[in-house]
Amino acid sequence: MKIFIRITVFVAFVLSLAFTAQAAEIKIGVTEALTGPVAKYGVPIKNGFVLAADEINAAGGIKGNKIVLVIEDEQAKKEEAINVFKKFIFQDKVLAIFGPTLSNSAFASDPIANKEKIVVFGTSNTAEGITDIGPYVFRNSVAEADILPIVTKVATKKLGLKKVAIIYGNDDSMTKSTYEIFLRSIKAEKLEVVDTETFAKGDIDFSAQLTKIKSLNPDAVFCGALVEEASNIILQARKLGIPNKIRFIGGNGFNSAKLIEIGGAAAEGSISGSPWFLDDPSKINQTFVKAYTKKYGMAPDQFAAQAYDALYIMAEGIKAISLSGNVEKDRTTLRDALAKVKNFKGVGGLFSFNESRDAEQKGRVLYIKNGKFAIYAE
Ligand code: 1QQ
Repeated sequence: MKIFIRITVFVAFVLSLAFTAQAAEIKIGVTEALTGPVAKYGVPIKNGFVLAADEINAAGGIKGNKIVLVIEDEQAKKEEAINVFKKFIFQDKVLAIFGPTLSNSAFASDPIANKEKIVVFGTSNTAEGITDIGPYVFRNSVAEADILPIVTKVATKKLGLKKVAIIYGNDDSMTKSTYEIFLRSIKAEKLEVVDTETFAKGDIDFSAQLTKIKSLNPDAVFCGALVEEASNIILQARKLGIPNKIRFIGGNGFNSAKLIEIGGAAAEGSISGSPWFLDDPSKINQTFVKAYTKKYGMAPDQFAAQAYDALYIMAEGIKAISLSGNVEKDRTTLRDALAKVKNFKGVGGLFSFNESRDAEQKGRVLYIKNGKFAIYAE
């Protein structure tokens, strides 16, 4: 009898070993701006990934395999993004990469991933041309080119715009892209541009540009800026006497909770576009908002939401392949599977990749109302 028990225990032990040996770790690289001004976007993005990974792992992982996020700070610097990508690809041997935060860095780092045939998935890159880098480049952030024409059209109609001013950062890929697409959209709406002003990243005094804009009395100001500069521009505009009824209309840079936190009353009424907003009543969104708020002690923003959805979208792709253990091979099969993800139900609504691996998702025009993003028009 004793021997029988011993044998049974031994067999169970060997079986459990065999079972654990089968479960693999799925390493995914996450590189975002976790320090410096752009961390206002990068930290919520990282938080969204970590929450999704914890949930997926707590529910048993992907076919029993746990997700391991390898997280690195790219500091919103091109050279850092390049270094981290090389580390992920050659040293950590990750299956796929998320990041970097800015389109500006993605234009430098994504060609490396594309050349080495590894999926790079941006959750916050909205500039024109990102997925043109190559077939391994994906994003679930809605491109400025898709949302800004709608934002411009709605704002023009609702506010009766006729003449507008533009201010944008001329040293960043996304803010320049925002400018170009706004200009196209403004022309399509047959509006007159009375003034175009520029600034550089890190500028803190916008009084020269804003004084000029004020003197020309536009109906609204279109703004291509990251949130640090955008908040200061709006604050200074109000101090200089540009009233809240002259709305600021922005690109993806505006979709951060920090615009409200820093801009306060000055930012009220500002308009932007996104598929997601905090009060979206869908059950999946409210469950996410609750879980995120519990974990981090603050509400998520669009950047957290898109990262959260992105990991689940990635998991759909991984679920569809059989991991061979040969990471180079698995990277290419993952690319093909990911490109087929359609009709994913996320916190930002129904999502599909289109044929150029860009986001196909319904955008909404939002505005800041009583310190919260609210629907301006569906
Ligand atoms: C880009 C953006 C920024 C607002 C990212 C945080 O959309 O660089 O593409």
